[in-house]
Amino acid sequence: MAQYPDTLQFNHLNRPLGVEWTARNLEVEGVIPPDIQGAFFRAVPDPAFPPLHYDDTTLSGDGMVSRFLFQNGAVDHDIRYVRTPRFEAERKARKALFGRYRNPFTDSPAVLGVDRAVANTTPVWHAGRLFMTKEDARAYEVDPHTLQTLGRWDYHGALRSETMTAHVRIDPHTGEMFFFGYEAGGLCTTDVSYCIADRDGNLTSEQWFQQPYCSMMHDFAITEKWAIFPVFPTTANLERLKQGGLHWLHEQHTDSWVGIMPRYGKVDEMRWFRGPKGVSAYHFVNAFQEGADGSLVHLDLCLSSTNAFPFIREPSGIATPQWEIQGGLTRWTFDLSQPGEGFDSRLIGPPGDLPRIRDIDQGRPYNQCWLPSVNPHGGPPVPGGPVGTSFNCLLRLETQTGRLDMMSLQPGMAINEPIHVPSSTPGHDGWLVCVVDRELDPQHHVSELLILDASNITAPPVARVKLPVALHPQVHGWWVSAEQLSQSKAGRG
Ligand code: V55
Ligand code: FE
Repeated sequence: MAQYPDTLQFNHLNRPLGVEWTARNLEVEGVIPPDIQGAFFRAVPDPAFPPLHYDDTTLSGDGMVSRFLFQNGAVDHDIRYVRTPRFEAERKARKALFGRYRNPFTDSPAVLGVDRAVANTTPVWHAGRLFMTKEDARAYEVDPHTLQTLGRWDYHGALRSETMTAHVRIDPHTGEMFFFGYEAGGLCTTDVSYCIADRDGNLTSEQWFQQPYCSMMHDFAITEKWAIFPVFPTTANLERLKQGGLHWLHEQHTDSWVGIMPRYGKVDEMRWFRGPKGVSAYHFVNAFQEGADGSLVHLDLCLSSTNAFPFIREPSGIATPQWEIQGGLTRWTFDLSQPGEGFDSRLIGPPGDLPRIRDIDQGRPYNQCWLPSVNPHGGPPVPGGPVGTSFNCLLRLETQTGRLDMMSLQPGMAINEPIHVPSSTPGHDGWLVCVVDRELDPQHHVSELLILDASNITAPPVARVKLPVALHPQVHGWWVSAEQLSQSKAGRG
């Protein structure tokens, strides 16, 4: 296929840009708060070559690392492809060599055995290193200053898991990074690794357990005492892959499950709770525990009645159109002092996804979260992102008081996931930074960066940063303070 498919996955905001660029001293309207010193890293999937398959998705796009660098009110931007072996092989051939999303049986024989990683989902900062992650592979380390790719990350040979999630959880008090990898022992296996890296970045624990079936475990959660693993019935099958088929189909009539174990415990202590059939959630907002022994566990998740991705629903024979998917921000509560597989569920907020909390609230009782959503009165959503329709507003929800605020964009605009930057002023809740896009026509859009007061999102942005080049939709982002950046271990073993 010499051309990009004329599907939503490759058009409108999703049209491939593939431009590596650098700009210094971007035009700023307003004033960048002095608190904002450091780097906003973004992971951007942007396919460098037209795919081998017409039904390919943006999830397979080559990862680009985008960085907004804030120094004393000035803002610079850089964007570079992650030099994965896959990107290098295709660049050399000047064409796509890798086939369908997570199906190596559809690859060109020329790249047999070459790592399929695209490093396109979340930039993760931990213990002085920046990793570009993708859940089907190991992470790639990137130099946070030069954006050079330093290589595949395996904790100096210690990591056994073949995969690492894009959704790690960092305990704000211990500095430990908790993470997992599914299909840890190979394609379509039910092996899941559960790992802890200490605050210095040493892998201190790696255990494996079996999930009930091979599901797409996109995110997980921790509390001070527990680790919580979701299993939703979007499933993989090796025979299907060997026949050149799709990695994932969604099973609307299969149970979901939640596994909970002590976060410093043994995987044999995992307790499985049975959830509703057919539901799906990509992102967990947060989790926390209650009670002297922490036996009441709350998990807040962006729950939907079926898989959110049309390219997974449609081949699964699920006819539900995007606007008929039910769901919303949901709190699942597990009482670990009681026997049984059951748990409570209640709605705590509207639908939305890509939720953000303050880093210091991770795994603790919390009151604030921010999440992009769709305002039905905000005009038709701009086509873009993996779902095919973008978010057009940002919500701020107080989970304890129920207060809800909405910042709605103008019609024709789309919002990417924000990051949160803490404030040094006591009592101030910090800032949100995010990219928004304005579609001019189906072939053109412009992007800008917004800086909002986190506790007052309905006020006009405190600053907007103009960009000379449009940006492709990001998946996730990460804030790295100037102080953290100064402690980079990049290039040091
Ligand atoms: C997601 C994103 C991915 C992926 C699997 O947002 C799930 C969900 C950008 O890649 O591979
Ligand atoms: Fe995600």
